[in-house]
Amino acid sequence: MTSSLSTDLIRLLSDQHPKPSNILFQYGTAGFRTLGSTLDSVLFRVGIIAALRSKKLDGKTIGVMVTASHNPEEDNGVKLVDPRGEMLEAAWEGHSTTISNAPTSDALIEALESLIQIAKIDLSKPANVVYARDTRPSGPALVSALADGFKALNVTARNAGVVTTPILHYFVKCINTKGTKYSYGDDSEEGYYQKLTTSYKKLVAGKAVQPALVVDCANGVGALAGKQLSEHLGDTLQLVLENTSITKPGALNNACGADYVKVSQKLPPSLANVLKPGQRACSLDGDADRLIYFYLDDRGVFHMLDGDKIAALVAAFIIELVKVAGLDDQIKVGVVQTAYANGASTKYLQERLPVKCVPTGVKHLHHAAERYNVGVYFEANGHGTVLFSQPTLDTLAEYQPSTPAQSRAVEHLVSLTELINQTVGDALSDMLLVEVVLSHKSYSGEEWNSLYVDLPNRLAKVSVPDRNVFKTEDAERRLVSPPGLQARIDELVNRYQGGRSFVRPSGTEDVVRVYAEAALRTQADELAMRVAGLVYDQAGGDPSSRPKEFL
Ligand code: 16G
Ligand code: MG
Repeated sequence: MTSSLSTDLIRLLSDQHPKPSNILFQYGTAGFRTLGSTLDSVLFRVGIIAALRSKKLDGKTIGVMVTASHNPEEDNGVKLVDPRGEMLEAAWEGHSTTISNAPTSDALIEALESLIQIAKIDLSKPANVVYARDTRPSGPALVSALADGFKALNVTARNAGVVTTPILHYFVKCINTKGTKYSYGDDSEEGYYQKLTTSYKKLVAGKAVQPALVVDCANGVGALAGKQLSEHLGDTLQLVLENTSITKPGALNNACGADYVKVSQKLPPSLANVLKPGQRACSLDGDADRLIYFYLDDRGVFHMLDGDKIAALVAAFIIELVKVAGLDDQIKVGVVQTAYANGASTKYLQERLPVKCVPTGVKHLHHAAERYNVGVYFEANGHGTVLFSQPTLDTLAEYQPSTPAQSRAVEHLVSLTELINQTVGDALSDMLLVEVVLSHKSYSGEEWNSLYVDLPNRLAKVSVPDRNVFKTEDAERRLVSPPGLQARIDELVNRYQGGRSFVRPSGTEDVVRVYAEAALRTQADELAMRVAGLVYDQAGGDPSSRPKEFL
């Protein structure tokens, strides 16, 4: 092992992956994400950054996932996963942005040397990385640029192939806990499916088998994973996999998938002749870390069950088990949401348990959830999971139940800790979780939906010259900049019954997002459009090209 960078090798390889001069890259909420065709240099550099991150953490294995999730097929992206399977530490997001923007190979070497100094990285340490990609057509070329980055720093790299984002996170945690008392599981796809389905089967043992579930795979990697999961489930749960065209050009996330359903609040047209009234269905996103449920009622009307509804369903179930187990003094359950949570869900949950609101993005939710014994976190968009703290896992392992009912409840809680992905939101794991609760409660989609009634809401996005002038506070619920805009939004909101609206810059797209809800559908739509109009004007949009729908 050398204790300095092989600058000749880095320069040689970097020259094959030049940075486009006209693009400024940014490691945002979910890593680098933009048009796949512009990302070659970024992937090469991420290979090097992953190596340095691993060396910094004494050779622990770092994950790299190549995906652009729910975004269009021509986009791609890359993000780093820290050793416990979690999102990259925030300070390194900044380092990654700096390194990705070094204009030349020499500037890159300089930026790397500066990071090595600032972060005090011992280059003689080993570097271990596991990486994977989703099904995007730009994936293979980007992965080969990444591999050149590994070559430049002599990384021991394992290619995990084409898997879902949560499976990659699972691998990272398994590899880093192998052989310890915190061993998380077998670091193979087989190990993942076994872990999920074994705990699922324990949880539904003795319950009536649920009717078949339709799964919209968004024409992405979830189609591959869904097939394997289905085989492992056998006849304990029948999955009807739809939108599984992973090689058809342009199909990925196109008029299907969790984001389409959530934003348009509509049934994917491809399911129109598939879904029967009353039947449960769900949509995954392009990398299978988001999940949205829905059903058609007897009149054929579409009803959506989003991340908030999943949180409400799951939190109530866990609280009940903790109570039956006789552990309610020792295990406290809390929920974490973002400003996008439907106001009706927040009200419902607040009446039952502690609820915290944090800024958008998994890392904020995850960290807040870690502060509870059992932290249930879901974004309205369907990304979320449930975290069990180590002391809670210990409590469950050591507890001596005094009745058969207590003993069954504790066994169920332990099985839930195995079923639920502890690293990140996982659509497949969450889907099985929902199915467990529905089967225990004998709920149909309609009964689940009636826990509370969603307030009508609308999401809009506005393109502005510079989204960075929009700054927020109070978990993104209020704008502090541009000055004066929040007061004008407040003034508008006050005119609508049950009105609520907020504005924030996107962390993944060059737009500003507007959310509005109100007691009536037409009012929610109108409020969203009027706030969007205000944003457009304030941001210096050209009045002559002001979109008509904002008038
Ligand atoms: C990413 C985030 C998601 C967040 C979304 C917001 C992860 C894994 N995913 O998809 O949590 O809701 O970005 O996007 O962190 P926006 O900033 O463009 O609204
Ligand atoms: Mg995703």
